[in-house]
Amino acid sequence: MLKATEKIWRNGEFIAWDDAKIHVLSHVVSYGSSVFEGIRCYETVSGPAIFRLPEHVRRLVDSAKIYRMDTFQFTQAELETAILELVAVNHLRSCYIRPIALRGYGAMGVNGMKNPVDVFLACWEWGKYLGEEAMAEGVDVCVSSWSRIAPNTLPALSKAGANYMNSQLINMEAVANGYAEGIALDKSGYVSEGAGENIFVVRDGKIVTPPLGTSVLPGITRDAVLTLAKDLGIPIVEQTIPRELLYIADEVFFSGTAAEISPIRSIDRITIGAGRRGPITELLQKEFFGIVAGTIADRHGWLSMVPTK
Ligand code: PPE
Repeated sequence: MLKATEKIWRNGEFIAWDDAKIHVLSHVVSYGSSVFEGIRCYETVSGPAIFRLPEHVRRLVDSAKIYRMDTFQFTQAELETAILELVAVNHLRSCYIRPIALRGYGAMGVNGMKNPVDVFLACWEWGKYLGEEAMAEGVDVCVSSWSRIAPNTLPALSKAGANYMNSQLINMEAVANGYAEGIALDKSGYVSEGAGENIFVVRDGKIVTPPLGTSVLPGITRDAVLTLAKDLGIPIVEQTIPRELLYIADEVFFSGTAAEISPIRSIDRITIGAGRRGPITELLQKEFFGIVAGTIADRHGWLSMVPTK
């Protein structure tokens, strides 16, 4: 269960965790009108540091813009500062941070343009998303019977709360059938992404990941994997992936803020490669976890240090 911290930030001020409430008739409750982020703060050798903070805040602002949330009243810089303070005031060394912008209480009806946009920032301690063991062993997943949101229905480049109704269908079905996670295909039947993760396929030493046009979230960890693979001299491309390429891959792995870099060992009960974490996945994990631990140089400037007393 969620372990409460002291403070949550609401529209510019810190309030007690228990006071961060909204009215049941807030626009978001009926109509799903929220955009949000998921960010990790890591305990590095030189103190807590937030991974790719500007990129996450930028995506939040983008997500809001797509939904005409132009009453969004905080600047990128204000939000970055507030997020750093949030971690500091809650005295956390490592945590998961959840910024949320939502259409609040006021008018009723589908069009929420007259409702206020309320912004909340919360954080809590969150361990491994798909389990501790999964990081080395890999997880068993399936291809979902649900398709990913189609491009002209819900825009995938916006990390909107409503997108996660689709993710819930994908994940609940997978878990009900004994899998750790589900992979969704896009509306054309090509591989899109997991319910809460981007996906990568390795074959013959080359990495492929679905392009942004296949209803994927523009993952910030996905971008980190693209960058790290290039650094390590591993060929990597964004290309449409037919479902069956998953089955004949040497390695498949997920990326995400919560999932970090998680290997997949089987899909639809078909063993992937050797049935455990592959060497390229391991290499990328080592690089990623080294950077966020501060033991490998932060050569891309991905860490924002949390001011601690
Ligand atoms: N696709 C989806 C659908 C997704 O939800 C995430 C993050 C990603 C890809 C990876 O994006 P990024 O975190 O920027 O690398 N999912 C978040 C929500 C997890 C949750 O259960 O809540 C996350 O990982 O924080």
